[in-house]
Amino acid sequence: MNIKSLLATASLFTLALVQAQNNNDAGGTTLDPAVVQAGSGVDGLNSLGVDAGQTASLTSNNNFINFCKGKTLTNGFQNTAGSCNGIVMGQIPAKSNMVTCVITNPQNGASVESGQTFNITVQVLNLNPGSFTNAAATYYAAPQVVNPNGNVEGHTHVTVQDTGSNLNPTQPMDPTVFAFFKGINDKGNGAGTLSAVVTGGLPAGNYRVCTLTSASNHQPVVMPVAQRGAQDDCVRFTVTGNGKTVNDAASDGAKGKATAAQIAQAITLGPGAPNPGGNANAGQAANANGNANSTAAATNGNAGNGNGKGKGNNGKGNENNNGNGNDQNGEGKGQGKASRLARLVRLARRRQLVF
Ligand SMILES: [Cu+2]
Repeated sequence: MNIKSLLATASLFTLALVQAQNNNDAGGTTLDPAVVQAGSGVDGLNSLGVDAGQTASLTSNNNFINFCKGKTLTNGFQNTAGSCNGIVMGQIPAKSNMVTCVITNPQNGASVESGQTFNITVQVLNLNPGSFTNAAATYYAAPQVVNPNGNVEGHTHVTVQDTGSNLNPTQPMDPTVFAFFKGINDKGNGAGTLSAVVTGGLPAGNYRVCTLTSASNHQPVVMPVAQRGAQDDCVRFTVTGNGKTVNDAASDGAKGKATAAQIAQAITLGPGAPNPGGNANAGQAANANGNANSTAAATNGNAGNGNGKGKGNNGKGNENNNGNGNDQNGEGKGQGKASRLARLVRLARRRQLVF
């Protein structure tokens, strides 16, 4: 074997190793008997804790691996018509590491001037923020993961809704309608303080702002025990003045609509489709060293569709920084363990480009 073929073999071997690490699906398409959860084989009606009127649990002897057969698979998409997701829930933190958060701005009952930019600020505990996968292509597509410190890897979102004529509506608000929404994809100040800038503010009115704390793939965080404090917070506040301008990141704002269109386009393209829009990562797909393409990306005036998921990236942070108009939910920014440099660049960029 000459040097050339030796090198080729070695790189193939390395590739296989990297793929094995990334895929994390030992056992291929077969359920390993070692992971069968016998607890799913009982419906609970004869078990400790049974109560009158309880619902029988669905049961399975194979972890429901074929549960979604014949149904529309979620497949990483935000399917507006509903779907069935066959991905396991994943790692669940210890009781001592349960996620908790509080909104520190605006304060409950606060008054904010209409049309004025303000921050929504959240203090989180026991979440390792800054982990945010491509939400157009990998929504609910991978399990929740807990980091070496025992905290869920993920991010949060903030969503603002109009409560109507006062702060205490008696009918639930329409979840498809929001005055502002944003996925917060950065690490914040490194001490649990996360912020979203409401650029241009909100129209005058009464509002509720809530967090939606999530694992990396946007699924609500899953906690180890039922009896606990909530992992999310909401406060209600008033926006005063005469401002009537709808925020860009509202469900009927420009970014809100663009994001919904992108989500639909991703479904049309199908699972595993590369980004058709072209982006900073497209020409550097085989990112071998984990150094993000942030520098190139920072100059990319992407029109809003690029999500830069480079193929062949080694899972160490093919940083996706297309400076696009997608900050409304931040979908598709910074996946995996981006390099420190990439994070700094991203932070710097966001300081300038936040809306
Ligand atoms: Cu998310």
